[in-house]
Amino acid sequence: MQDCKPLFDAILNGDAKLARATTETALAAGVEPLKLIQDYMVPAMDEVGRRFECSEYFVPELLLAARAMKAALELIRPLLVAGGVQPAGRVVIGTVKGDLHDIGKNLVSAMLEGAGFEVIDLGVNVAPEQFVAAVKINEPQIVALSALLTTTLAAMKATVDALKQAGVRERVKILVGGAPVTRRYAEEIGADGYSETAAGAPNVAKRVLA
Ligand code: B12
Repeated sequence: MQDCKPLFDAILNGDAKLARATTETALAAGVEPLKLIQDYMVPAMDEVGRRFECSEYFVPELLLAARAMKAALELIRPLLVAGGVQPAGRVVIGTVKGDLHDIGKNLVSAMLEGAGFEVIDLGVNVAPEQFVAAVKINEPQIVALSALLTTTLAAMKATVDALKQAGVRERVKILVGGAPVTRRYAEEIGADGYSETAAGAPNVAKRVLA
């Protein structure tokens, strides 16, 4: 049984090179990509957050940990992507305006791609009007919004409202997620689906399209 704790430690310590190397070793030893994400990478970021909360870590440590997480995810992402299947649908995804957090969003993108969705990623700090434009141009079935700050939850609502105002709300299903987002908030702002985890996103996406 491969010991993947070094991957957890590498992310926690913000060592991108080691995070890549330990991911490569684990994958070569046959460890499931999803297991690496759920059992080591996400818990490492949770611990980073805990240390930030009690002032053991500061923003530079967060940035290093995020970089290490991304380095590992780069190797895993292609393995999650389903090949040669009919797309399950097209998704436009982004982190809402004012918010620069993208690790959760990137995981959701990877999971959706893995489930056969075509994903158009608008990145971070995406203004409501950019989502509206992307819907008009790309004609997705789903718009997925991520927010990690309580202060940017309002931008999530503003995005839903902007889609309504532009007359494109009824063309798409809206999925929302991110640590401060709750099922109740999702309902309040009129979203169609919510998942607490990235792993749950494909099922919710399929359900809202059914
Ligand atoms: C890494 C990090 C950063 C990095 C981000 C780097 C990056 N490229 O993403 C940097 C250093 C940039 C950063 C900056 C800041 N951060 Co920060 N950050 C974090 C940290 C430690 C981890 C976030 C993370 O990646 N988690 C791991 C991922 C996998 O989890 P996740 O994002 O929640 O996503 C999961 C689910 O929520 C879900 N999901 C996410 N999105 C979506 C979308 C959909 C559609 C669905 C279905 C599901 C879904 O799927 C994911 C996997 O299951 C958190 C603490 C924490 N424990 O979360 C603080 C945290 C989010 N940050 C915080 C703060 C305060 C800030 C700053 C204001 C700090 C500062 N003083 O400058 C700035 C704000 C910058 C900005 N404008 O956005 C606070 C937010 C407090 C609040 N309630 O508002 C937190 C909670 C830390 C804390 N406890 O105080 N941060």
